[in-house]
Amino acid sequence: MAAIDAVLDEAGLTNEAVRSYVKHWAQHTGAERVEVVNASDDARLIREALEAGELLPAGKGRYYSRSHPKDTARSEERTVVATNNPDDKGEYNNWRPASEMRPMLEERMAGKSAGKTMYVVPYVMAPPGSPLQAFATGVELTDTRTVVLHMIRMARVGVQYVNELADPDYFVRGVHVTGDLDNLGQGTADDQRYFVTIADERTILHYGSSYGGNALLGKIAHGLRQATYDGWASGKFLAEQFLLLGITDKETGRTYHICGGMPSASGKTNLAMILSPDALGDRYQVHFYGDDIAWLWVDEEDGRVYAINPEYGAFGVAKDTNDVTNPTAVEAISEGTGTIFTNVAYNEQTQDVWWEGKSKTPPADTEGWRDWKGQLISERSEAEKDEPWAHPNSRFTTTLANIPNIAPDYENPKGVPVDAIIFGGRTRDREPLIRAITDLPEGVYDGLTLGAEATFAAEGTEGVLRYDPMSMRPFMAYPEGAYAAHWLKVIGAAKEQPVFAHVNWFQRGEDGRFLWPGYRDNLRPLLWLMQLRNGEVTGRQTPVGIVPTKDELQLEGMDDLRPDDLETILSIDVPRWQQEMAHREQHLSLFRDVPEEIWAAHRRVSEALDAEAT
Ligand code: OXD
Ligand code: MN
Repeated sequence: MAAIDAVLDEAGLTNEAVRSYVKHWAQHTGAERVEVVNASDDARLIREALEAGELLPAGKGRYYSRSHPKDTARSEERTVVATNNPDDKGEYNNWRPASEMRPMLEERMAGKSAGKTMYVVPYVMAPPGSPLQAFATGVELTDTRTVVLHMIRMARVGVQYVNELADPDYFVRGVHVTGDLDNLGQGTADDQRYFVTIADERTILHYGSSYGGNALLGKIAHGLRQATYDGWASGKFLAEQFLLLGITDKETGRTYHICGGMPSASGKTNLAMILSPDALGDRYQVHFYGDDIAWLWVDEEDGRVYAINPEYGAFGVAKDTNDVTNPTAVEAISEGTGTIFTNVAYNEQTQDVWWEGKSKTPPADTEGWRDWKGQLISERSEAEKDEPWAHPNSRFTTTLANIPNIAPDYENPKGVPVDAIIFGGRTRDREPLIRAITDLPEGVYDGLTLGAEATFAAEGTEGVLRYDPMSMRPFMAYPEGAYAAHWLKVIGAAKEQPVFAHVNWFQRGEDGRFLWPGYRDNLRPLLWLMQLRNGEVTGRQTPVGIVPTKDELQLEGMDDLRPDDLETILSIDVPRWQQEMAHREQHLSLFRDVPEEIWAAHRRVSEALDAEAT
């Protein structure tokens, strides 16, 4: 204990509540030594990780790591939200009693960091000075150095954030113990892993993984699960898996901010980092704020909805990132950015990295290339030859400041006023390019019925979406009915309501081709939405919202867009929508205490569709 006190003194960590928490867990996990981390330790920790072989150099100022092959993604089955109140059980939060989970995790973690360093990572998930800062402060204890290096990129890290707390005891306590990854039975009936957020005790206990989505406790467990629970319990805010971007119209000088959610594999990061299409670039400048999390609240002074991105970096999926899909990301992970790549392919001779979709075909000369598991490509057997080089969930981790179109005010603690909240899934038919919703309960209803096509046969039935309410299904911390009511309450308190919209870039023709080119052209429907909000266009009212008329969209430079395709993506397929309404009814019925306003919105849309059909 005296040794730990000396380390904490030396680090200037003065918060007594943090100190006793550190001492308790250091003793419990059996860590050999304790080290307090500040962001300024990055260069030294990188050096140490290179020396230890945990990182390999990937060109100047970039690094490469491989995770354990059994540890490459978030595990939703092993993720639990625990509280002391059985009423907190929802459909998606895997609720368990805190009294069961805490001792179970304590037992699993006991002595499991023996021989290791326990890093103490104090952080804040908000731009400093934010009105939500009290909810944003936490301390992650981790026994893995690469997790620390990711945390430094993804959160603001330093002892000052915990020393200065108004209530020294009010911080999220996160404990990450990796465990013996060779022997955790991952994915078997005897799976030892558990990723538990004890939400009403503001404690996060994650055991059995060092993959980012399970181990970066600031980001996913605190930034989403804990924060969404805190937002509800305090009545003050929403924490959502949302992107956040700004569009400045240089002609009028006005700036708009849009946030919104999309289920995985629906292009959220690409949209968050979007640039103007060339033909509109002189007029519109797009700024990036965030690609994965937004916290929203209503400012008491001006009554508007404000948003921040609580993160400090981007933890993006590498697959398919290239100059066409996401040129901004390509620049953000270029040499000199300090980016850490995980589970992409790596060339040990040239220190180059590659992933599927980085270029059309893999490097022709395979010399020196190893796949994400470390196997030489040149030594692959006939059976292995077509396997991907990179893991499909391989990642890049880079700080926001590296993103070339980062908004100049991204660190403004006041956040930005929100003009629109959008939802978008991957849907091959039915969903038009964009439909705007001006009514709050109907907007919230649309978010709750968000989904994307099942991507694997096993996951669902064709034509039935895998519903992912507000893109929060993996992060829901409390019951969905209460969640809907909280949304209505928070956004309903705003004097100026944001407009809602549903977008879909993925409609296909009968021959399977995409009807809309996507990527940078996706800005066009968003511009229309802002014009609608300003009263500059009126669109066409349909049973499911307002869609643009053909001539309202700014289509300059889209000479290849076929008029019949445009017609299709701006029209409503009423019979398909009627089918969808039945699925939605089933989906919403899973949730208890769904507010009557939401059911009323559902009935209104259904009746309007029926009226249109007759
Ligand atoms: C996720 C992520 O898993 O953002 O959703 O990494
Ligand atoms: Mn995410």
